[in-house]
Amino acid sequence: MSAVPVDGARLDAEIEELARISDTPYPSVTRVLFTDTDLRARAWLTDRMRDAGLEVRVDAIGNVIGRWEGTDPAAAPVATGSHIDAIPDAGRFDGVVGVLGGLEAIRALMAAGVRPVRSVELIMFTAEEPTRFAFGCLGSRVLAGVVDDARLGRLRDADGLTLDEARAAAGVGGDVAAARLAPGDYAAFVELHIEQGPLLEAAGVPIGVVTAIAAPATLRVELSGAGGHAGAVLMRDRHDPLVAAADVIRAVDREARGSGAEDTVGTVGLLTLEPAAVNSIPRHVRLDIDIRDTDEARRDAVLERVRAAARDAAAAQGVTHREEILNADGPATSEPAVLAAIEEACAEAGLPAMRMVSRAYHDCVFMARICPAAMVFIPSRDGISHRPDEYSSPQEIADGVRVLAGALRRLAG
Ligand code: HGY
Ligand code: MN
Ligand code: MN
Repeated sequence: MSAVPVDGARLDAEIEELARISDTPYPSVTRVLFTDTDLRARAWLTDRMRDAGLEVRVDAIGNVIGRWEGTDPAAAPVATGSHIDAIPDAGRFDGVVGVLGGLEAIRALMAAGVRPVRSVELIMFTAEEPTRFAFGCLGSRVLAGVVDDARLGRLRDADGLTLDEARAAAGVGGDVAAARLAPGDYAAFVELHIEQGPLLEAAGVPIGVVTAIAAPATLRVELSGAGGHAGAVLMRDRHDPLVAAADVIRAVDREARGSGAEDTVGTVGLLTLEPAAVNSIPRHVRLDIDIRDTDEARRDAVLERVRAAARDAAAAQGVTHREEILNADGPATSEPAVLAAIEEACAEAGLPAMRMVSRAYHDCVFMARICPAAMVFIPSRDGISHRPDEYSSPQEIADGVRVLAGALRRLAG
């Protein structure tokens, strides 16, 4: 088999077009779950899928799924896909390369006259990013059946809206529990994604073959104190939750650096403060803390030390402390047969490849819970992502699509 030709110009134009459906000006992309912008992007994508001849359906959590019927419709399909939602002020390639690149891989196979035995499904997963409900990979978690109704019922956005209210407002109906897939519903899953790190570019290698995905966890810590007048309350009488939070932030950095392995990372990316007035002592502080590691036990050990540090910091300041583990997921391991299909596709396309671990999480973490799965990475310029200057070249993207098409062709028979 030879690699199928890919229409890189059309794909590049589509990526640039989708990038402008955003709540922040190009090249910044902001596209948060079920906002008007997200709905416009979803509608635009659905049109692209239908233009390609895919049968499109939307499940109860809002996953958008395009199906290319195979010669054996009863056989479990092969799936590919990723996400098009974007955290605030991010880039135009994160997730999008896997959705539009997946669409292009299917169009390229169609144009080459390939007739897959297994149907091929392209999935745009709902809310891979945690922005709206502080819970990432919402769509793929539901498909994998790893989140229960009680946890979904507890989700609230910044305005206090529930997931069901947000779904209803977005016109997404149905029973979420019924969206859950059974193991075997898919024969395989392959996700194309930008690396979001510097390794491929540094190695001068165009393709990454992802063997594992690091284990993500999010800890929420809420600290509360009496607050009061910034001028009138003497220092000896203060109980300031923001001072306690400063100790927590230092602890996250210290414990992640001190884990004994460079694979441990810790970040406080979200801090909210009330009443947030220059002349008022903070009353409530909320920190969402992201801790990850390729080794789950080491991640959990760091998580426990951060939790203890937060309790100590609260006690030292005389403020109250509440915590919640928003998610603590295991790592994902790729399936050898899927890795082999990817590597054969690389050889066929004449593209050098290197095996690597993903430090970012992806919907593939949860798809790997219910079917054989793996990922294909392409380089990120300077390793930059989650920034407007995130960039992968049309050539790098087309190379990734060629490999994805070759892998899908093998997996779909
Ligand atoms: O945070 C992540 O790893 C992904 O980009 N949502
Ligand atoms: Mn992301
Ligand atoms: Mn992503």
